[in-house]
Amino acid sequence: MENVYILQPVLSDDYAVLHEEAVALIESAGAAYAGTLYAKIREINPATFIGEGKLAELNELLRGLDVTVLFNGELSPSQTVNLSEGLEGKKVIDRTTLILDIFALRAESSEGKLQVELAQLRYLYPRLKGKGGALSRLGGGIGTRGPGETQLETDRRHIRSRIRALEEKLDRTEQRRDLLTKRRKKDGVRTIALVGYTNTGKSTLLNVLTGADVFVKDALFATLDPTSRRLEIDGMEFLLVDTVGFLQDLPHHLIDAFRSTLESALHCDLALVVCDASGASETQYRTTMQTLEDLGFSAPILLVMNKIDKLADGAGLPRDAVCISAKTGAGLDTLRKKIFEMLRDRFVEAELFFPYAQSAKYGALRPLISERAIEYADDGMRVRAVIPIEHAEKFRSYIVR
Ligand SMILES: Nc1nc2c(ncn2[C@@H]2O[C@H](COP(=O)(O)OP(=O)(O)OP(=O)(O)O)[C@@H](O)[C@H]2O)c(=O)[nH]1
Ligand SMILES: [Mg+2]
Repeated sequence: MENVYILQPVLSDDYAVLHEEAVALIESAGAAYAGTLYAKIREINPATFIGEGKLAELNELLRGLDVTVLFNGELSPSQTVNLSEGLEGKKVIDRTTLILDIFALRAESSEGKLQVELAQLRYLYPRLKGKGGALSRLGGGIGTRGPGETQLETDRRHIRSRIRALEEKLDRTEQRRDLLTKRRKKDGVRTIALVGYTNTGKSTLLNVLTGADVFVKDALFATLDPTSRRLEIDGMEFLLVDTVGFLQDLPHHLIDAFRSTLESALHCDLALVVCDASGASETQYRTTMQTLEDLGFSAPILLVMNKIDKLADGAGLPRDAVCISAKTGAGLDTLRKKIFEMLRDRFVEAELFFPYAQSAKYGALRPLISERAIEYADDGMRVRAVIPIEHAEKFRSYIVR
């Protein structure tokens, strides 16, 4: 297992949270945390980010050790190379590279893999300029994941054309998905998206609500590919969509790479913003809302505070939130009720009557509604159903009540 030593710049008050996350990121990447050196930054050294004295101190500390150095921030290409040179050639990676590594590890769908590769190449591309021998040190993050080194040694033109090919391929996938989203809209299925900070329990919640078996792990970015499952509440059918988790300082081009997959989830009728009530839920909430805003999101949201089983009491939790434990099941009934209430004004409940002569007509309209009860009378079918508001017009002549 690879050992990773953290070089933590101290620039603002939130460095402790960022540091804690870096340790979790290292473990999520399957590597081992080997220690930390904090570097107070008064002025950023353009060549190496940290000061010369700090770099010398770090070099002394790590002399003879087989470690990779994680700079817990973003480095320019030349800073990466200069730091590596100041550390006797040790591999130096930054936070983005590490996150991309985890993404590469987790991507399962072919689209997810294409998106990760695209993000990796886009990150590397400007970093390859005229770097010659230093190039291999920039390539890849932990282990040999990511675009392999041989691939990186091919020239920039090759990478440029690979980027273009990936973009085109993803465009095509996106068009196909748009079509699916449209069809779903037409079918009147309401979509509910699970969004929020990584590791807050979104996938666990999807599993308990729908009986699915989605991968859950105490790790950052356990989910990469959006997964959707049927969710039934009170006879009404919804589609519940799980999404990639967010993280503060998640680099923008990373979000860009996942924009298309996220967008399909964000075209939802309701978003459940899941926070970990036992963690830094304010940061989680702020980051999530900021990211959603960046993505141009506008659907209604419902705040869900998860993991309340880890709290002694509910003091201090936001009053407008639904408090639950996906683990013990506490609060799930309230959550279902609340979801239903928020989406209810988008439906009408009605009693319909279709004479038997019109049963073919009913057969055609039936997929648009949620049937509650059906009764076969002498003269025709009496149906009690919930109809999405946008389809109500089509049923007008059949509505009895
Ligand atoms: N104690 C407790 N643990 C929970 C609860 N819900 C989820 N967990 C744990 O939290 C960890 C993360 O859960 P996931 O469901 O993978 O979280 P996620 O939000 O999907 O995470 P990403 O996919 O990484 O964004 C797992 O170890 C879960 O078992 C809960 O209500 N209580
Ligand atoms: Mg997940």
